[in-house]
Amino acid sequence: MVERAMALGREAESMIRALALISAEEGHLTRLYLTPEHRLAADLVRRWMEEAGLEVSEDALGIVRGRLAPKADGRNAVQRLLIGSHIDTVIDAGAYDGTLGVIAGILAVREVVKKHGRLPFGIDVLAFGDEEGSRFPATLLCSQAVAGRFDPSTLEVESVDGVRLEDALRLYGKDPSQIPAAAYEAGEAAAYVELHIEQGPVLEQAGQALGVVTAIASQSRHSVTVVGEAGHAGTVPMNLRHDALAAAAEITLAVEDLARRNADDFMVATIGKMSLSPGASNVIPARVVFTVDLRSQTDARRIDAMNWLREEILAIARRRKVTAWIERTHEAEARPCDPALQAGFARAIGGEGKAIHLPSGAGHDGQAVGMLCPIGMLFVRCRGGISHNPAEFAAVRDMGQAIAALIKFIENFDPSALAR
Ligand code: HGY
Ligand code: MN
Ligand code: MN
Repeated sequence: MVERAMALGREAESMIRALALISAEEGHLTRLYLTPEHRLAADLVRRWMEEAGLEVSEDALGIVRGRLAPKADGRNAVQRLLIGSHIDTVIDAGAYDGTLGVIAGILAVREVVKKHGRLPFGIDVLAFGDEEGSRFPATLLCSQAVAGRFDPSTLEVESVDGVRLEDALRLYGKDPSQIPAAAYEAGEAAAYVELHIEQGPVLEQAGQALGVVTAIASQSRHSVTVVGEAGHAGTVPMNLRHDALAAAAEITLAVEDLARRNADDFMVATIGKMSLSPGASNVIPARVVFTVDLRSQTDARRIDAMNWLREEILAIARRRKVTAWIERTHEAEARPCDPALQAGFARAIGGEGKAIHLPSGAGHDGQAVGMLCPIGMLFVRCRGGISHNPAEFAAVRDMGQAIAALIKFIENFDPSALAR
């Protein structure tokens, strides 16, 4: 089996490299939702799914879905196991985040069918186009739609390049009125599972290639706007300034300190994007807009933290005589992974006693699909825990072991064993 696993790892690596060539930028990997690069990647994934014997379709959100029908007398014929991940990336991304989960799903299903033919339940492999939220301020759009939770008002949001989501969908050749058809019927999806690089250091430090995810962290994304007053850098005394950037800097440190105070709940906070205007070296900044990404293991702590921050931002603005406001652009509840699915992955890795169980600080599509059905996740060690960075890397051996574990998980999956 080791040799077979290595071969699957090598095959996955070559497919990941092929996808990594599809980017909007020379020399960097950036592939955003509903862009020409997304189209090319979706077409390549479609081809792989067809070569693996899956029946491929694409819905109104651009999700590529490879379907394996159940065997005719399948006792769970109506139920499907969903296996998925995303093919969009962050800006200047690594090659494994998301893509490994889609490729592993395709290869694992192909191998299971080769060995057993059709199964008593169906399988859908899903390639979601928007998990990162790198182009539109909202995120998990595809996986929300699959769960029947797409919010039509999201069609109005504008992308970083100034395009409304509805227009971007039409430009991509989709009909937004068909979005509801992307959802599964209640009871049709038995479970959703995702294989993903850990994007953290735990497995590497434990010397383990694979780990079982216990839950996905609670997260929110906000946009903060601070409005001060432009002024001459040389003539306005410091005590008379309304410096938007200095206020934003004080808020930034308050965000960092907030997360540090809540380390017991694994709280983390990041200001990843900031723009200021007018943007001249001799002009006091008048306006700053920046993002706040805040996560914690429990919803209650995250919500309390954001309530505190909202008040702190207003207090800082008052003290500095600037105006400031905060708008939420994304929120996802903490999502526990189903205990039976965790046990299934633990057995597939090599036994309950052996497998490491760990939480995910990173968000995943399972956070949304978990509103439809039970979810499970299998983590793969990545070098140095580095992710959202071109240095992201997973070893062929680890990827092969992960795909072998996913095959074992599918072989032993029994929809009727899941609590309804
Ligand atoms: O931000 C995240 O956690 C995920 O990579 N979208
Ligand atoms: Mn991801
Ligand atoms: Mn990511």
